Amino acid sequence: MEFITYEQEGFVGVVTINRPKALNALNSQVLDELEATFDAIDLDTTRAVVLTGAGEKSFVAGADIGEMSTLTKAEGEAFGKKGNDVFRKIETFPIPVIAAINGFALGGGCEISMSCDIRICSENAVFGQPEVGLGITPGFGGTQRLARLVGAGMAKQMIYTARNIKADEAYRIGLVNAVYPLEELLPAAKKMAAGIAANAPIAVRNCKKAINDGLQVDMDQAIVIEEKLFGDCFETEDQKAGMGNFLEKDKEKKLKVVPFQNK
Ligand code: DAK
Repeated sequence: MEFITYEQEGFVGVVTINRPKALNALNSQVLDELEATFDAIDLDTTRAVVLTGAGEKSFVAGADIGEMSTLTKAEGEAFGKKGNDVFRKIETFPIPVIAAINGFALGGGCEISMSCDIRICSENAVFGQPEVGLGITPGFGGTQRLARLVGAGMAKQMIYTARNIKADEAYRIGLVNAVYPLEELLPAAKKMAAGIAANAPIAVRNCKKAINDGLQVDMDQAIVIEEKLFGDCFETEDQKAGMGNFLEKDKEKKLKVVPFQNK
């Protein structure tokens, strides 16, 4: 891998987009390597992933404008599909993915963060969908995910004006859950990931699936999805241990961290 690094810390995987000379912009190679990295994550030993960018200036400054500038219609569609496939892989990845946004998150950078489950950022983070200034529409899901996250009115304002917003505004509109000084961002993301990893892994996976799948359908169907995933938990050892700990008044009231149990 030239542009992606992967580190495993306990049950937490850290994926870093490492192309600082281009502010971690997403070219075809970065997208291919990202896909291969997520495909290689061992889901038996990993319970949460942190996605971040290398350096102190940029998370991802967008899709690679140099590479895109010469694309034909067919090549543009192929590039768009490549990006969308990777972003959907992250969005539907069985375990939670936390975006630790350490600077610019523009265009495809904002979009990849929105395909993650949770976004936290550094004080120097800048978000925006500048595409209409480049003569294109957001093409990696920006028109869809931004509206779902911050509401149609705010999404339309950001996309139509192509105006960037800073970390405090991103926090105010609900695009990120928290803002940290830069040096505290990655430790905070890892701590959150480790906290998730200490919970019952099948239950966490089922929560992600229930939320994601339920948001695509009406409430009557969504509740059925939830019921099914709730029921599944009663086939797990974690459910027995988790409830047993409570009933036995185990002071820790925590699950012992055991390897992932396949159902
Ligand atoms: N692509 C390629 N290179 C980039 C880049 C990008 N998006 N952003 C920055 N770089 C490169 C710069 O060219 C520069 O390279 P050198 O000149 O040193 O070789 C280096 O990174 C440092 O950048 P700057 O010198 O510009 O640094 P500054 O601090 O002055 O400015 C900046 C930082 C982030 C404000 C500025 O670099 C900037 O405005 N960058 C472009 C941001 C942007 O517009 N991003 C959105 C790209 S559009 C599609 C699907 C998706 C998409 C498109 C199509 N389909 C479905 C087909 C997505 C589109 C986008 O993301």
